[in-house]
Amino acid sequence: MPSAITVTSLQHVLAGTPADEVSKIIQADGGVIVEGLFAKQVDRFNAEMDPIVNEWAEGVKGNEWMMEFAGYKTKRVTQLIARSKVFREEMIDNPTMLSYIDTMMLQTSDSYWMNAAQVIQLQPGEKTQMLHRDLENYPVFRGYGPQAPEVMCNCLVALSDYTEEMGATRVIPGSHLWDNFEDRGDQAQTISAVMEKGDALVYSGKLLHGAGENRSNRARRALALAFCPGWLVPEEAYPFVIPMEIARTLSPKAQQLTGFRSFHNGKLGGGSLWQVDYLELADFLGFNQGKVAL
Ligand SMILES: O=C(O)CCC(=O)C(=O)O
Ligand SMILES: [Fe+2]
Repeated sequence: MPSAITVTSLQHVLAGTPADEVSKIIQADGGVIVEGLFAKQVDRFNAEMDPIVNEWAEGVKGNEWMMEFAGYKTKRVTQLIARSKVFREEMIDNPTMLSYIDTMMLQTSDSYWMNAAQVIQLQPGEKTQMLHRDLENYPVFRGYGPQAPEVMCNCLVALSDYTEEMGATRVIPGSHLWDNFEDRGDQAQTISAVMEKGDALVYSGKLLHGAGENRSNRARRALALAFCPGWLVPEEAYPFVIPMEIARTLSPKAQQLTGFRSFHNGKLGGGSLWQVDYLELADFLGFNQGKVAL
């Protein structure tokens, strides 16, 4: 497929649309906007995050490439499990969201991990982020082009107004099918994923995208929830940073997503990983008492 726009807008569905319908759209376009996915949680989540985000420094520490990628006027708050009750109790294991993520992640992995969860706030004056595919976190897969397995996908929730002027995420629909993943397109090929607060852009790790320029005088806030197969190392080292007393209270699904349960690949015909003496990690940690094991 040539590196040209094949789709000129993103399709919208309502939260609760069956996963197979959502999956068909993601396969065709690379992503879809799910209206109202986190409408119930967004204000309460923001109330928890406001004092933290307000104090947070712009930009990240790291090498120059990372600083450029992350944005010099962008605030990125991580460790959301520890920082937000609403997040750990009502968002991380949202069944509707996970039914959509399942359609991508279960192709390559019987169980999967949350790769990263972060609040991304573009301050006024932030410039356009470089276009990228999230799959490039694992560069070897770039070489596979559109045949690459799904090794990352994302659910990006609008936590504020999300207009083009404020820097709504820009995407190139159809770019998940381009022949050559070294080709990262250009801004002229992008469209703006304008959303209402509480809507989410659910997209494949193969889709070209990047944060837009914030030309307004207001901050644009998003929550990015990324996922990867259990056999890849996630971005955030959850088992080291989630306090055990919080980990114990998470749902079995949330524990699975954050590395407190073993990874099994029985359905796809692989082995079990992330075990202790060949035993289930959650048993070793005493997490299965009183809970239904996954
Ligand atoms: O903030 C955005 O709109 C997108 C950010 C993004 O794609 C990333 O940091 O990987
Ligand atoms: Fe990204």
